[in-house]
Order: sequence, then C-alpha cells, then structure tokens
Amino acid sequence: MIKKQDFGKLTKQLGLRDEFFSELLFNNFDDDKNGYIDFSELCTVMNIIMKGSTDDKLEFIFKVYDLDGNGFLEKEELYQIVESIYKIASNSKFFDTKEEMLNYVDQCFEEADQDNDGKLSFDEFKTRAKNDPKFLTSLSPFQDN
Ligand SMILES: [Ca+2]
Ligand SMILES: [Ca+2]
Ligand SMILES: [Ca+2]
Repeated sequence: MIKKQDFGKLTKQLGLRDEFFSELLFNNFDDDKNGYIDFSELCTVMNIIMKGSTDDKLEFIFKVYDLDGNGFLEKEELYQIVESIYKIASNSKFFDTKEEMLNYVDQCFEEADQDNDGKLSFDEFKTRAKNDPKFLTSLSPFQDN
C-alpha cells in the first residue's frame, strides 16, 4: 500500500515536481478513496499506462483533469492545470510566457468545444487530442525529453 506521502516522493523521482499534480494523480489512483493506493489500484493504472489504447489513456487524462468530477472539462480546470504545468516546465517547449500559454488554452478550448456549451465533453476532448498532438503534449505534466 502506498501512502500519499510516499506517492509524492515517487512522482518526484519520475520528474513530476508539482504537488498539485501529484495530488491529482493520487486521488485518481486511489479508486476507493481510502487514502492509500493498494496493489490492485496500482495495477489498474499501470495497465492503462503500459497497455492501454490511446482512448484509454485519454480517458484517464480526462478524469484526472476533471477536477470537480462532473464529467466535463471547464475552462477554469484547464487554466489551473496549464498553470501548474507551466510551473513544472520552466523551459517549456511551446510557450515563452504564461500569457501565451493561457491564450493557447482559450484558443484550443474554443476549437474543441464543438457544441459551444462552455465545457468539453470526453468526445470533444478526444477529438481535439487526436487531431492535435501539441494539445495533448502541452497538457501533459510529464516532460518527455
Ligand atoms: Ca485505495
Ligand atoms: Ca469538471
Ligand atoms: Ca462542449
């Protein structure tokens, strides 16, 4: 069983230096919300990460980013996430300033929100992520290379 404290250390070693994200991930791993990640919970997530299809992975990311768990991504949630990512990725590959990054979120959001209801459903998120790899990379807390 993994406690939240140990999980924080683990994600740090994996290059995730932001507590906000560590907490987000922990809450998502901890399926039964008992404050510990047990072996089967860990396996479920590892399976998605190692063997999951793109859709499985997108669904996982979507759930992590849906901070209030209402089944939709709101712009405020994306702002929080992107801001947190910006803190981690001090030399971000894509953006020079935070404003630039937030503008990008605005722009992506408008484009992704196909029915213009001000929130992204999983389908809208998935469509956007598949058509624009930059969208997904810019939303990923892990900086590959
Ligand atoms: Ca648990
Ligand atoms: Ca939400
Ligand atoms: Ca929508």
